[in-house]
Amino acid sequence: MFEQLQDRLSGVLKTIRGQGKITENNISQAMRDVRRALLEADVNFKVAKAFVNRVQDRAEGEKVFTSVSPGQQFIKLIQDELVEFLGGDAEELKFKSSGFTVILMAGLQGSGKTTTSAKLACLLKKKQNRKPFLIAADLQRPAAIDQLEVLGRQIDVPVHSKRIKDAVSVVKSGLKQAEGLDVDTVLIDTAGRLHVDEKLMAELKSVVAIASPDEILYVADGMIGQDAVTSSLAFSVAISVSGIVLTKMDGDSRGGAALSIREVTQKPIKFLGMGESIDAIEVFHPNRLAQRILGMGDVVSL
Ligand SMILES: Nc1nc2c(ncn2[C@@H]2O[C@H](COP(=O)(O)OP(=O)(O)OP(=O)(O)O)[C@@H](O)[C@H]2O)c(=O)[nH]1
Ligand SMILES: [Mg+2]
Repeated sequence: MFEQLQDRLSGVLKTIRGQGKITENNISQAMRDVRRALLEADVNFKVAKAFVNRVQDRAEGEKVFTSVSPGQQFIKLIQDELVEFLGGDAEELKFKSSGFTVILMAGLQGSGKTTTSAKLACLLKKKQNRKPFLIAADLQRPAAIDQLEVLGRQIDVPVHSKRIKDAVSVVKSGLKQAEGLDVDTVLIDTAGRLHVDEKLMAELKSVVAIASPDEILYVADGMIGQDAVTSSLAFSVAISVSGIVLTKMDGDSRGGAALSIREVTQKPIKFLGMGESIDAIEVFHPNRLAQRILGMGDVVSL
């Protein structure tokens, strides 16, 4: 993912770097190229415009690029804005200091919620020594419970399930069971749904009301395009999402739509799904991704 974007942007940066003087003219030429690169990578057009405007405003604010290498100074500015655009500082999950923390996954069908629930449980267990517990609250798809149970066995994490139709009741009994167990993190897997499905969105709101999660993660398929941007906003408004997980980032899509989700929802991207295996999940670091996208090994130093 991002190869094309990387390719284009590093081309723009190369041109900038070669310039001895940064003038209004070459700023606007460079920003035209950046905008085109973003759009070609499927970044939402409003998001691309906002990004370019911000860089341009800052560049004009600095008026003259006075350092020994003005090109580098301009590149640094683009990089800083890209980090901001991707979310600034990395945002970690927030855990309760006492009692158990509840993390709920929501999103469209097939976005990767069940896989992410298990990946996250595994990551928290291995890397943070937490004691996770899974609740199988997808009662729409018959195989969903089995899928989570198989994953739970694989990572040795208990799974609460009930083969009934009422998700709210499953979540209630799951939370009750968790209280009696030695667990500190409850992860709730919910059914996939469309943001326009009123009945299922109402169910999701009821589940959220019962569980009052500390984190609501919107799990978005990084491979799908602009539709993902629209639905992420709808979910974010409906259930006050606290973070985004972009899955299938190992795929070969252009990636721009996925990146637009953060700007559109103003919610932090917290994790990236990088494959089908249980450990293919990464904590999201805006600065690392910005460097990758700009084709830089290290932070640009002035
Ligand atoms: N390559 C890749 N595949 C993924 C990733 N995350 C999930 N998948 C695959 O995507 C498919 C759907 O994943 P699920 O976790 O079942 O998605 P879901 O959101 O729970 O789906 P529903 O419950 O049907 O809404 C599965 O085949 C997963 O293996 C990822 O990061 N990379
Ligand atoms: Mg699922």
